[in-house]
Amino acid sequence: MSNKTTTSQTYTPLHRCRKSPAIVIMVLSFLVIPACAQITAKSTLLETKKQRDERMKWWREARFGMFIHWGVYSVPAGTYRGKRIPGIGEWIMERADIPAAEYEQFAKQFNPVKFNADQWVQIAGNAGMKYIVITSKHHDGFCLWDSKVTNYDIMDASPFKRDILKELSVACKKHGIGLCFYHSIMDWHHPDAQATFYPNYNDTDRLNPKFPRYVKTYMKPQLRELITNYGPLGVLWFDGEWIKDWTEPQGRDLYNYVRSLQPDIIINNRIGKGRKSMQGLTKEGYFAGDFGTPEQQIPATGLPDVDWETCMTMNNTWGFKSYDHNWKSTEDLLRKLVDIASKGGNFLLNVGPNAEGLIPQPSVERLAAMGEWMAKNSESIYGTTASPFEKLPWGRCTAKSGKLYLHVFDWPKDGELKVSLPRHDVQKAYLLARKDRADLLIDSDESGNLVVTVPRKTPDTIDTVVVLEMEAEPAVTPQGKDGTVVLKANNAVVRGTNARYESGGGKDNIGYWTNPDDYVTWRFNVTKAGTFNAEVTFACAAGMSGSKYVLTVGGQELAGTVKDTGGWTSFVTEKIGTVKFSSPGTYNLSVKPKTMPRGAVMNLKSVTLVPIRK
Ligand code: FHN
Repeated sequence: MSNKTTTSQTYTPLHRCRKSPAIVIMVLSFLVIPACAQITAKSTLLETKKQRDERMKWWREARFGMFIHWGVYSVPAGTYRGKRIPGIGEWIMERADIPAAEYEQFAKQFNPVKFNADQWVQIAGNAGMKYIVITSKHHDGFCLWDSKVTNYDIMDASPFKRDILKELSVACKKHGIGLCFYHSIMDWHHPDAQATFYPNYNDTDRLNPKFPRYVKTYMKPQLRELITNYGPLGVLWFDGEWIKDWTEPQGRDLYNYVRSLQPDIIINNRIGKGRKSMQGLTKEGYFAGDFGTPEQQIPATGLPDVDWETCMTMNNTWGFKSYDHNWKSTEDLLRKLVDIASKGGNFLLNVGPNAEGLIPQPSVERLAAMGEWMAKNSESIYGTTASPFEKLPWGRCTAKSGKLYLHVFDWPKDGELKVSLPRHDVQKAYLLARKDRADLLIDSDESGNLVVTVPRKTPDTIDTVVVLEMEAEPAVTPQGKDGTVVLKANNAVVRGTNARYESGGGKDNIGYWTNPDDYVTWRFNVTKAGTFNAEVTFACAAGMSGSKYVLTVGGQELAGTVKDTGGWTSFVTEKIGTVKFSSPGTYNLSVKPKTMPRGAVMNLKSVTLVPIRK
């Protein structure tokens, strides 16, 4: 089979994690890129954090996608010359040392007449999946689209002669599912790539001096076809980057090339050399790619501000193997989806269709069952962020502004669900799957933790979602130009029953503080780390003083005692101590009474953090 030739040239921005100041990186990359490149690069490189957040938004909110490993390897389906070949099915050419010319015979048998793109897309959509990543070309080099760059594709090398990616792009558009392509950098069929490494196609110590030609005249032109003839695409999902011929600078160059063709495309971290093996997250430093790709595993903890996506098989193989029936249960798969979402990641769950073009029935059944759960509970997955809790004994938690979704795997037999949250923070609790969203009783136990009274019978043994509607979060107060943070009463959020903001008649404070369980919270931003004096402005009428309170911020506690100021509007400012912020960020500050010897705590006007100048 021959490979036809074309040419193109561009460059690559660097990327680390969401917080990193993009502009700086761009300047760096400019330094290393020849003059002519800058013009082209400029259009793609200059991306502010806001622009990046906009580009990543749909993907971050989607949380759940379908991976499709399909190709010629579904013909042997794990067996070669009557022998079962161990390992993942899509590697049979390498595992069984099959010469390329012989492997091409499988392409001649690849005729999936039962392939129905609409059906596949609906199976994904009904499962609650928002995007599909299909193998446009896997390591064996066979192309599932009508490529003008090679004859080793579905149109010229197989009797099927239908453009599979075209039919999928039409179906995805029709059903509103994001179409994404997997593309292998390693190629066991191309003579300028790893074909010449036969029988050890995956020889990671070997180089092919012609590889740069493969990149320039084959891989890039094919990527241009995929991006321009089937797009817009959601994600380009590269793989096979571990070969010795591939380098980080090439990854950066390809990143820019792809984004110059479709600027808002998202690209995984396997375009460069940043991936930390199967753990999949990106190494320290700057590497090309927009998100980490853990494979067959889930990070142990949440990874704030890191974009990542776990890809996983439903049995033990990505590509179809006729005798691999080791299917994960629906419960296992759903709880994995929830576990991943609770850690701020996406779940890319794989199917390996057979050579007829059918997704294996066990996969179809499990996806349909996941869809039933998602039909009632997807609000607790889509658009959520990572759990605010380190660990939960009974399950997981996902979050949205003003809501927490408690995913209960182990239902409390005593009908009491305990959450280490102050009762005051919660407005309302209900079962997500119950249409009427009837209120659940919420109270607090002796240690002030929230207790939600739930039905004794487990509504959903796989995962019952209890929604907590939280009291409103305080707005974030910005740090002043002079570094001072002024937390005013009208910006505070009061948790409790009696205390509330009052204004007029000399009042502009939290007043009516007659319940010592009530407390006040603020949120604020610190852009410059440092040490601050904490000053409290309050008033207290004679004979009402003496209450002790605690100011808590950034894990630090300062104690204060309310003295008599001569009246409820005679405000005084008192420094009660200093607090240190070692890094910029958003902080919560609360003022909680410890004692209230008389009828009220104080009238609290403000808390001011004044930077101590060195
Ligand atoms: O070698 C491939 C494998 O066949 C499969 O495509 C997985 C999916 O992420 N990736 C590689 C192994 O890391």
